Amino acid sequence: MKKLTIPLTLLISISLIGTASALTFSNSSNNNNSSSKSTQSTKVDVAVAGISIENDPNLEFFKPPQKPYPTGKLYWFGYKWQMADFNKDGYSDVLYIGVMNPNNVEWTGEDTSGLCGGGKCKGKKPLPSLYLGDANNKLTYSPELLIDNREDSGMSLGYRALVADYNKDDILDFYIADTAVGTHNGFRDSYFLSQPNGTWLESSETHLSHSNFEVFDHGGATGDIDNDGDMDVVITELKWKTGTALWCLINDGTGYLNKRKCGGIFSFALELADMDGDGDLDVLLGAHEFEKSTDFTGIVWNDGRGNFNKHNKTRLPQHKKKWGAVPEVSVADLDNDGDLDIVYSRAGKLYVGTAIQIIENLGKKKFKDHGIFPLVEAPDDYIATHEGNEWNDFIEDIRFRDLDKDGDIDLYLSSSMSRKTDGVVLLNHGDFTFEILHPYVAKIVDGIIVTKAPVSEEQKAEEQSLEDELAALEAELAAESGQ
Ligand SMILES: [Ca+2]
Ligand SMILES: [Ca+2]
Ligand SMILES: [Ca+2]
Ligand SMILES: [Ca+2]
Repeated sequence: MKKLTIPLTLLISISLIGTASALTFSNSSNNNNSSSKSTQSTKVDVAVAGISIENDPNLEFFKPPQKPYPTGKLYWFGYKWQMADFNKDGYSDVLYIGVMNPNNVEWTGEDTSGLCGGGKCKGKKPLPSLYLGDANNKLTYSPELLIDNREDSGMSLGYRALVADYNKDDILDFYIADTAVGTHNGFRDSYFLSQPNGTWLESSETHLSHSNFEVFDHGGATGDIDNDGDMDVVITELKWKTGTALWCLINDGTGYLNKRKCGGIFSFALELADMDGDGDLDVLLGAHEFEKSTDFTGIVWNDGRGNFNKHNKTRLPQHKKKWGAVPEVSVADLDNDGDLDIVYSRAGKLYVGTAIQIIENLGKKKFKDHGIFPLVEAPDDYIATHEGNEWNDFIEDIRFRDLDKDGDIDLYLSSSMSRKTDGVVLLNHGDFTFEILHPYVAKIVDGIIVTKAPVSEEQKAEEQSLEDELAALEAELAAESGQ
């Protein structure tokens, strides 16, 4: 079988998927959003997915800083975040994950397995970083709240933070899918559960059936895949030998997760959503369409018990010629007809340029491709020779909010490594056409989009570096004053 090389960029990117942030709509915990004005009825017949937590309309949304102090020191790259009200004070908080800073970096090969000379990456592994928010969306670094007592604590390459209330105490917890640097054998994941004293304790040893299970997981998502009222975890497996493309970690109702094989098809991007409206969560997958052996983009249907038989699938339209890399996928009802439409993040060969693809759900397992919406495009005659090229870009996370308050859901895109695309907004016209607002003309104030006058490249750079300096200074001051 052909050896798969996993591009570094793809590794960094796929975190957008399994995301989740703040409020649970779960049957058991009802509405735990303290800032909410919501009395909307919760759907009890449909299983809860992580995307309804991360896209909770009642959670105040703003653009989180790209690299708040001290994440720039803690993490080498990959500053992915999840926004949620973790401490339930009514204000949005932000959790960052990232990649360890090895002390033996030596670039060999062509992907993240060779970043430490082909051997093990050494050095201190950082913990996730939780920032508590206040009424002004000011974020305070709160390392005292996260506790990891493992001998080899922290993350190697934290790729996905899957936020949900796993132990059902009405406080959100998080599972971190860890892809690992310096190896393609994966690394054990991390699992932080809320405690009665207000902290989150890394609980792999007590709450995972296989606490040191190493999986080369690239995608991950949370959702109640077996419809029993608790949140489960699904992660991708990129090694053929294990005999499964997906691992399911099934919650026993107390937050204890039992690992089992659950089918699926080889993939990088993964999301859970009920795509056929029958009440169970199906898996949306995106792979690497440039590679013939890994080119499934589409849906594998849930059998109702949390199994995803690879033969029970629906393929979705591909764009393998120019946009064949698929780092992320998510869904939302974009035309207000009651079913979920699909948004894929796409990138070119060697990550030259990035785009999104939007697919309409027509019902009855039929879908219509509304095509590619380019965000960053290289000139036609540009030929890249390496992933580290000047046009390298991709969207890592796709989030949904009604940002212009016109009654339909808009798209908020993020990219932890790119200033060109971090914070791109697509305003929905309701008919599958969109107005694309780039980060330097779009600003979110009190959850509402404000369009700024375009500025010159120089002004942009100046403004950004000033913002960065201020943020670093503030954080340093806060740290010194013992906050
Ligand atoms: Ca909070
Ligand atoms: Ca909890
Ligand atoms: Ca469950
Ligand atoms: Ca379904």
